[in-house]
Amino acid sequence: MIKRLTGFQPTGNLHLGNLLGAMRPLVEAQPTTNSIAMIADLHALTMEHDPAAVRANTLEVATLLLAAGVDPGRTAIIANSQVPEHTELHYLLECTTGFGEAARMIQFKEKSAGGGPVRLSLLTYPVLMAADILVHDAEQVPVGDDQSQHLELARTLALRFNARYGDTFTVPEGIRPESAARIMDLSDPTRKMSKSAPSPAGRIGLLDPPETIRKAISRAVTDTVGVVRHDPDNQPGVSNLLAILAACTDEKPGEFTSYGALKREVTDAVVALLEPIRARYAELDPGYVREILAEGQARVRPAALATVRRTRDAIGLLN
Ligand code: AQP
Repeated sequence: MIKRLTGFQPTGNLHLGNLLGAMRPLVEAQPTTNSIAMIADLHALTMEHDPAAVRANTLEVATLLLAAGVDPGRTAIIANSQVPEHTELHYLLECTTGFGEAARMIQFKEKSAGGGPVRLSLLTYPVLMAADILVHDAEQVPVGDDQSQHLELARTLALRFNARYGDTFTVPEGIRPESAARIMDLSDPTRKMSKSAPSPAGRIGLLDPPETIRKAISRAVTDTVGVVRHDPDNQPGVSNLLAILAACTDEKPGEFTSYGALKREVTDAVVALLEPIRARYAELDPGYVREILAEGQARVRPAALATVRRTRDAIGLLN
């Protein structure tokens, strides 16, 4: 079975886009892939952070993955900080990465702009991401547009290492699962729904109660055309609502005579999708979730250690 690694940042505020664009495709691919769901808690340390929040968010993502249907018997759920082979491979890969290669990453340029203090780990984070992928011999990595440059770096590092030191790494491929929907911000439908958007008004949180969801959708930006049709260029708000409806119900939306009617149906569909997830989330005990992370770690470590030993050997270290 194809090895696939799907990553999540533990930055809190997980939203409908994360569910429909990443979690649900992961759940759907479970029977046909050998998947790892990785929470990138090490990446959360690259910016100013609150230690308690990082820990809580890591548990929240793991709990949401379980509540959304990830089966820990099939998919290993791990935090990258709990598998030390990630950090060892990170260092070894850093020794094969040029400073300029890291410094020209768009995300580094964006996040380091503004003159505030910049952590060295922000510069080297794409190399850690390469290690996250390569240490597990992942063949497929679902990536959004903003991560495609980092995936390209992972491929470059793997190819270069293999050419220079001998065949060591599986070269990963970036994919966009067929079932992955791209969900846009409700208040600015030209931007994707995002955890870090300054206003929460544009997103639907996975744990939002029905009343909050209803309010968010009733305030969603539409237009003055007055006709419900899928036309992302001219009617991005209405098109986004139709896309959300189609993704939630797995059906082509019917006809609507008004924006109000569309919004009511979208609300019902989103509530029907999220309510069972919210209920399962409330039932999951944090102690159990920690056990699942420990199990995931134990399951992936032997193969990760084998990759690190192969790399150590190839690059000239004693094993
Ligand atoms: N709006 C979206 N529609 C569809 N898929 C989305 N994803 C994120 N936003 C949407 C997918 O969710 C997965 C996990 O994302 P992440 O935790 O790595 O965060 P991200 O990609 O940086 O996206 P966010 O959630 O919007 O966070 P910020 O605001 O920090 O950029 C990924 O597979 C992503 O494609």
